[in-house]
Amino acid sequence: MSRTCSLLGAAIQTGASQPGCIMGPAALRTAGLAAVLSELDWEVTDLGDVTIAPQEPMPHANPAIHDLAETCAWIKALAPAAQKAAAEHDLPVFMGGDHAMAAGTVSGIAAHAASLGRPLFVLWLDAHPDLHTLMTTESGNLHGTPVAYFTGQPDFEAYPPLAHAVDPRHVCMMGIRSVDPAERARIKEIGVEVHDMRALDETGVLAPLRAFLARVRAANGLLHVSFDVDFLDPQIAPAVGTTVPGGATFREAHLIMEELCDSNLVSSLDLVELNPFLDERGRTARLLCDFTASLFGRRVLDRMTRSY
Ligand code: HAR
Ligand code: MN
Ligand code: MN
Ligand code: MN
Repeated sequence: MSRTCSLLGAAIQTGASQPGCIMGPAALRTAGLAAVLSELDWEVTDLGDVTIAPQEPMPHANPAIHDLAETCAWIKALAPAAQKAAAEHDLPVFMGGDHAMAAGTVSGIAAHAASLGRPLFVLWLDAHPDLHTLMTTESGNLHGTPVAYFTGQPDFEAYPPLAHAVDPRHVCMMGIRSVDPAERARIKEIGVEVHDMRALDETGVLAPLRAFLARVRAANGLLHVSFDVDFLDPQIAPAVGTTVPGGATFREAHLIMEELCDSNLVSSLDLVELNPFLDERGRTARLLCDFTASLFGRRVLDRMTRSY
């Protein structure tokens, strides 16, 4: 019997500094994501896009913040949609959209995990930790805030109330290479596991990934993967607004996805920050489909699955 996955689009771009992520879901569909997963013997349901109504401006004590009302509306719409998708499909995929959407998808998945009585773990693949609160963000770009929100940090009164926080010690970040001072302090304070690019240079991606997966397995946890395009080196993935040099290589990213597939632990996935307006003939959208395919079981050769 084939496993089920769903695709849900969230064309949010107000969390970023420049427009373009609104085209992300359309570009992933154009690149053939549904067909790629069907060919890997998944039963794929495209649930279409979540939408929000036009919003009135919402002022905030931090004047740098822009488009707060839009982000709140996206969280409100996405959290129940993500929870429902997770209840009804083995592996829902959330197609962004900028990373602010993860405030909605991860909080919705956390509610789903709580309903099962299982802990939620999050693998955060990103150049950035996205650990700003509404009071510490200096850019005001709310895609820099989702991890602080869904781990229950203070100063999020303006966002929808969080019913189920993710334990920060259940969050593992890889690829980090751009961290603001307030985020650096928070990483230390809350105990999130961070493997920056220097650490990955030293250890490779497999050792820390396998250690994290062993923790997820031991806790009988659900595992949400949040894949920000800027995790990748901009030389292979130019279609992103916030490029940071020195990112993950083609093989590092595939190896992570292949190992995640073998683990059979992944229960939901975000594909975020794809800005097709900045792409070159669709190459980043296609690349993202290929990484997703590795997570869903594409292999160069059949091989024995590593036993856990
Ligand atoms: N930390 C910076 C800020 O808050 C950059 C945040 C960029 N975030 C993303 N998602 N592109 O990871 O402005
Ligand atoms: Mn499920
Ligand atoms: Mn991000
Ligand atoms: Mn990022």
